[in-house]
Amino acid sequence: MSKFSTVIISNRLPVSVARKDGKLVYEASSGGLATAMSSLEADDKIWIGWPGIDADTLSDDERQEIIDELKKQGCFPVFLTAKEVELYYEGYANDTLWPLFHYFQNVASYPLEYWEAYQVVNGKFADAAAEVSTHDARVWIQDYHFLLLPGLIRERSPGLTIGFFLHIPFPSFEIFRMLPQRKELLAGLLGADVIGFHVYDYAQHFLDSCRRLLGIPSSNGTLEYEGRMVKASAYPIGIDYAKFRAQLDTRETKAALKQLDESYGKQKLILSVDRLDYSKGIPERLEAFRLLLEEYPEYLGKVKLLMIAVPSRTGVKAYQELRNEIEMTVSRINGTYGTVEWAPISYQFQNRPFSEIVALYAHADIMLVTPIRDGMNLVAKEYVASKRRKGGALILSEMAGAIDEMPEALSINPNNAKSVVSAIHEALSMSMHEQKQRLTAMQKRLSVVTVQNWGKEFMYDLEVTSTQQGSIKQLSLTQRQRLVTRYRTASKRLIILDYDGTLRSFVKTPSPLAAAPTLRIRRVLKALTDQPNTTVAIVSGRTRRALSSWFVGLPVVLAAEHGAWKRYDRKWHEVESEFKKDKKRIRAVMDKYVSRTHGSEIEEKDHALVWHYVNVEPDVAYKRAMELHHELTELLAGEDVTVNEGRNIVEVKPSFVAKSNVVRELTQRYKADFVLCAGDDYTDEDMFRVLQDDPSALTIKVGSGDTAARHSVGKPAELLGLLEEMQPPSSTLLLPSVPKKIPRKILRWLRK
Ligand code: GDG
Repeated sequence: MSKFSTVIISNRLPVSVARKDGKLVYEASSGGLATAMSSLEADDKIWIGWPGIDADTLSDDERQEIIDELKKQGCFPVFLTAKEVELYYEGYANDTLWPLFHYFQNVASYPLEYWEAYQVVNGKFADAAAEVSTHDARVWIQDYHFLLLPGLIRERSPGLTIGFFLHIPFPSFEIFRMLPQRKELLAGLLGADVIGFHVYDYAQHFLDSCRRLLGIPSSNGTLEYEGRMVKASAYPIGIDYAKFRAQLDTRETKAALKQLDESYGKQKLILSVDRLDYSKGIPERLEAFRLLLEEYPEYLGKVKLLMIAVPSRTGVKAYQELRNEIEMTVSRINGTYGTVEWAPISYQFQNRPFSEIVALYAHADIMLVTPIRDGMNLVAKEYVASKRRKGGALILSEMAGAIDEMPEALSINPNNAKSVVSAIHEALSMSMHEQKQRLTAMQKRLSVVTVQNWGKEFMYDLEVTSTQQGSIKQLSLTQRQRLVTRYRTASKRLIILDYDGTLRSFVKTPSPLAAAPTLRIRRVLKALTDQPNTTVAIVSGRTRRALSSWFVGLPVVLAAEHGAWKRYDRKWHEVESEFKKDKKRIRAVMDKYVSRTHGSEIEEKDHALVWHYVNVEPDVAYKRAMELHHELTELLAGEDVTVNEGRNIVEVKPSFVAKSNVVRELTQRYKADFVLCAGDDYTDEDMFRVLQDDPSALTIKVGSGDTAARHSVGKPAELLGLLEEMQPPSSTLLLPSVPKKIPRKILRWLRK
């Protein structure tokens, strides 16, 4: 199979395969997505999806025929059996995710077999992506059918740049948490580099769920997952504006418009167009229309509602029930308010040709768009785009993503029938001038924020994020070589290193025993300190006790508790602070949180108190950490102490005790012509900032994410590799002359 550098994945392909009279037939469809994809500038693109035919009915030759035929049309099929489609598509996607993500939690069901099929099918798509992608391809996955897919593709091909777009709302955490597989789905999505949503709120809901279910914080819409940056942002989808404008000039649409003028005459037409779906608020719309007829009998015979409901997911029970309900309600209203010559509602349960839909948009006096929830809603945008000479008013639900970009619409709450009635009444009474003014303002926006630009913008961001991935700051080979040369030729060297997350990967428990230095760390430090004119300083938040036991036998400078204690030439010096007096009341507050929060613990240092929550359920930890931070900040307002939230901790310490001050002291004391400083978290950023203007200083962040450091490396092992490389070839990485095991006496001391 040939390989492609741009790969689009969606549930259905833009070409469907069916069997007619025993033969395979191919039918192309042209949705908004296809338009967006065709406008992407890429020499070699491929679109992966299900071709719409039951794989069990195909012979091997037929499969090959489909592969060959679709290849000519830029597509690659994933073959699914009818059973798989039933369980994965109608089941997990449309009977579990769709209702829940649209806040219909009472419709959602969670059978295990749905979930199993969803995993299998996502796996098949991941295999297909791996098969057709070049090693550095850009893959863009569409929608809720594939929440696991970014992660599965990342597992198979880590080098790919992966984008994901969700076309439906991402619900608030309180709803999302109801899913049995919520964590797996988030982890799956986080395989992507960029995750796109229609509106800002959905992106925030997603980030909130990551924080509360996985314990991953975000900053400016970006979070760090498995050493990569993941961006979650809003990319509101648009429409092919030019296509709607051009359609107005076609013979078919002009003819349809003429016919509409004739058949409706002076009668006002209220139009609604949607897939027959419970999220679209169709029963609520009918009730509002009924109320209009009841409250304004003067409209009887003068206003008509034309409702086009396109058949959708007819295999799902909730959709069958909805269809019956709608049909019964329509007959009831027509029976109650209609006459022999006039029926208030015309209802069509069928797909109408595009030319006719555009004519209907162009003719309709009012467009009634009343979803209970809708990711975006394109119909609202299409209506506005199809208006030229005639006026018209758009009534749009507050629950549709589109409302953010269409403030000139009459907005309604679909559950408030009275608000819909007054909006219809307002629309029917609105002057032509105002109608046109509102339409023109929206048209200006729609003609720019098109579906073509949506695709381009997303791909552009994906490109940018991928170049920033691992950071532009990632040390290149030449930079490494230059650094090594500078180190070796320097006359005086100072190496400042944070410990946890920098030299040693994080461990699950805060205990000093678990996080003790590995042999490799000790070897590296030994080799560094063996060099003449070289000072190594470990600057950490750990206690004096932990640091002295860990680095026993190594002539390193130690700064414990962020510099509250410093050891130069084997002698410890303590800062002077009043903090010890404050400890009691701070501890009392923290104690309360420990008793309420299973798994949390307090670490008491001489000049700091730390509440650790690494072993607490992320959601509980998130809430408690916020509460504790708040309570402590109030308690200590106006005092010279700071309350910090760090990686799984809330810490209180005197404000002047900071790593930045240690770095200032070290650089002044040693006056080195080579300074290297490495760290991984926010406390280390203070050190980087101090060194920012010092041309002799090289600052290195370990891990990804925004940083004030000049360079970055991926993980502690990479930093150790660099420190090893810096050693002149003559030096051997010998073990320091201390026992391999920590002596029993020290162990006892540590356990105290
Ligand atoms: C999902 C999200 C989001 C409808 N009837 C006919 C017909 N249509 C076309 C419309 C429109 C499309 O179907 C419906 O799009 P919506 O956006 O309104 O809704 P969903 O299908 O639910 O789409 C939604 C969208 O994805 C894109 O991200 O906006 O929130 O739920 O284009 O014109 N087209 C024709 N005949 C019909 O009878 N030809």
